Amino acid sequence: MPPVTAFEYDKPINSVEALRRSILNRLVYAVGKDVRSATQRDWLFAVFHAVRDRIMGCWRESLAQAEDQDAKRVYYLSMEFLTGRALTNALLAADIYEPVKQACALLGADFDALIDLEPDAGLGNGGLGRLAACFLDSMATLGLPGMGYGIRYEYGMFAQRIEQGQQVEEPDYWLVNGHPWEFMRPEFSYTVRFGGRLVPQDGHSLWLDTQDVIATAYDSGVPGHQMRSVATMRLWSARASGGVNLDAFNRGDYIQAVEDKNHSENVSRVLYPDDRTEHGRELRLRQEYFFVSASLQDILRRHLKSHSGFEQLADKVAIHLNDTHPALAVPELMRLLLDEHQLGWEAAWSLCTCVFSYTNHTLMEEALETWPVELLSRVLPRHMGLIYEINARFLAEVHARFPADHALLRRISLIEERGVRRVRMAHLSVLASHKVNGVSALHSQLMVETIFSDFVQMYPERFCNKTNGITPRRWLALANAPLSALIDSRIGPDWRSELDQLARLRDLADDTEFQNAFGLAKQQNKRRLADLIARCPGVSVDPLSLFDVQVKRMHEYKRQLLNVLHIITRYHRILAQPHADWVPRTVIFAGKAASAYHMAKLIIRLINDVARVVNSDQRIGGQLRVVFIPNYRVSLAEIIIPGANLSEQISTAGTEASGTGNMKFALNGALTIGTWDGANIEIADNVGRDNIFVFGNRTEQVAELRGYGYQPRSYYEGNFDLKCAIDRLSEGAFSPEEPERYREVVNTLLESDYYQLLADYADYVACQEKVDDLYRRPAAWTRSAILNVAGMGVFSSDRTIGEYASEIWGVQPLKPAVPQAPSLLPV
Ligand code: 26Q
Repeated sequence: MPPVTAFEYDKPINSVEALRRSILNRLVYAVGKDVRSATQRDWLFAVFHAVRDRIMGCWRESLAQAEDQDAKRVYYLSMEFLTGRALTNALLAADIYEPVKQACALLGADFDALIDLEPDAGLGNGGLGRLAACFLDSMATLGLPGMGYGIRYEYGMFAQRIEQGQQVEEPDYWLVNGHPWEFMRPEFSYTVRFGGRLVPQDGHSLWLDTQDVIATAYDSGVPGHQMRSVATMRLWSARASGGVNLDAFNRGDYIQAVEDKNHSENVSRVLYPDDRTEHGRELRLRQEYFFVSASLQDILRRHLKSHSGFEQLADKVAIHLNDTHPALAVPELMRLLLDEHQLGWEAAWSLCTCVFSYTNHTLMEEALETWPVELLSRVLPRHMGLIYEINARFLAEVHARFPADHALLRRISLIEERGVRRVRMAHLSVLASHKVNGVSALHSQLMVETIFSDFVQMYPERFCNKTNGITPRRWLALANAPLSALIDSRIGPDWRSELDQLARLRDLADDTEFQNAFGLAKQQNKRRLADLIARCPGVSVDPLSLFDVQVKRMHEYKRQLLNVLHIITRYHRILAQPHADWVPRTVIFAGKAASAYHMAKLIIRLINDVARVVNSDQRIGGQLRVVFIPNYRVSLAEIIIPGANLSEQISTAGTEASGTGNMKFALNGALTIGTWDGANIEIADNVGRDNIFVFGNRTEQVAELRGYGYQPRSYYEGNFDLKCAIDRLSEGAFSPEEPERYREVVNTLLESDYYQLLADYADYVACQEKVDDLYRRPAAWTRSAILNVAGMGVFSSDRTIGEYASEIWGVQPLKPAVPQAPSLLPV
């Protein structure tokens, strides 16, 4: 027998018959069942395995190519990857959706039911985590070598139930039934050390008596469009190291040993909900260090496999920090290079500033991550020491450049000295990175004008913008079959990987036939959404009404409450003139509140209370309905977003870094009502100012009002409708059983109103009237919706990732492999 070659294995075939056999084989050989005993979940797993078989070849080849070409790789470090479901996405990427569906039918398996059984991988909170998932999809589609590194949380984003109008959180144990998409790679396990003490030894530090946790890799493949390549997402899971519990075990304390084991394994137990103002939780710090340390050890191991030292590290490795959550990568790389590989400080630091880059996702002062020095010193003493050293050298440099400016040193320092001393993770990230980017044009501009203005003095060339994007595969091809088919019929299928092609739809905006077909597709999606809503007990909605949708995390700055004020006003107006010519509306909300975020939870309750009162009031004759859909997540977004007519993007100007939901809605033919904030501005530029409803104060006006002493009460006193809405809230009109329930909401609005809802209220309500006017003219509305879709080309995450690759990371697409002759055996 000749020796086996690398890619000699049988290549799967994608005919319906071959798929049918594969699924059946997988049912028997991987799941261990047969057609007589298979449950719906067994079928799901059998299909999963059959599909996974079809991406494996491409995946292994992508990895081998990167190695063979000694390509520069990019490592995207993110605490969150909100990937949602893997199966349908892979079916589409491998172009086997229809054949697999048919194969299932031949086997007597209910395809639609089984794909709906897959739990979402909810390993993220919202925008930031979903962005990371879209980026992996685009890296695979562009054939860029690299991978995503994160944490394999055992519990993802909590599930939300609504009980008597209030949010109740339930653990999301998404791995209960196993996860057939992942591969455990125990050979890639690393020790991550915590605590301990430092012992100086000839100019170096020994870090001793640490508590150790083992990080074990779990890999999932992320298939790119048409399987151009498959990207790797490597998530770390914590395992207790033998050492700690053996000690206790040997002392005879078996139970203590098992408890210690639990303690170490807690590190990858649960995703922290995004409560941006809550900082300083020790377990969160341990999580951040855990995944960063394992990832860096893995990156250096891979580098040393094919290089003899670190001279070429910066030419072969780019490491990206998704926000400051992985910023401990900076002192960790320093530690590895200094303590484990004996490099000198200058060489090590210079490598850091060449390999790292950092994306900022927020300007809100209170949301910027800081860690108490006391905590860091206790959990990571070596790293705290390195941060001090980095800071000392940096401040010396600042002082040399600006000797007269003492206030500058205090402002720019990595250590915040007011009150409890804290490490400013954003400063550390900027200092160590050769590029720092914001996520929309406005955000990037404000970023250099505000939080990083001092750093701009020092390093002006570091700062840049990379406007966010979304993957058109999941957010149009997968989520919106009717519109995708229509677009295919007019401009062909290439938009999936060249989203700019959508611009060709502009010529069809005035074409009546196209408008009608476009309207029909929207109607189909609205019916699907109405069916979903009908499954919530007690709610039915009219699919012909205007679907007005705000779905996103619950946060005061996103101003769901402003939407509620508009609803109350509309309700009052309908009551005053029930027979006027109202445009029937269904206002749809969904979103989770962090479990400790009291005000966000109260707003969820208010939405549900308002919904109950409005929906049960016969006098308004169904002209207005309010719905809160529980447990918002990726798989629900895929149904909700295509069904929207109107997209609510109403954050206070200057607060939403970019938004990406705004892009998903516009791509699916919803019109936006929005403030001049984040990527809304660029959406307006690309779809045309006439095709978006913009209202409210701009960033400068918001700042000006804040500066002059904003008086929310004056708006309340000066606007009859607003006063009415707030008064009704205040009297308990929506909570008659507990009239004081919303006292806090009312007081916040009238006394401080930090996000200036009252200042924007009048313009918002007036803008909503313009929305009604356009909706009364269906052809004009649809024309505008088509122009929205046509203008969304630039918001593909392929564009975004292309810019990161060439302007920040310096990585190039892999050269395609020499095609192998496939063997013709079904697997
Ligand atoms: C921090 C400390 C402790 C616990 C949790 C956190 C935490 C977790 C998640 C803080 C923030 C987040 C998430 C932030 C986020 O999603 N930001 C959004 O990022 C999107 C992608 O760039 C932007 O479009 C949004 O504008 C931005 O709000």
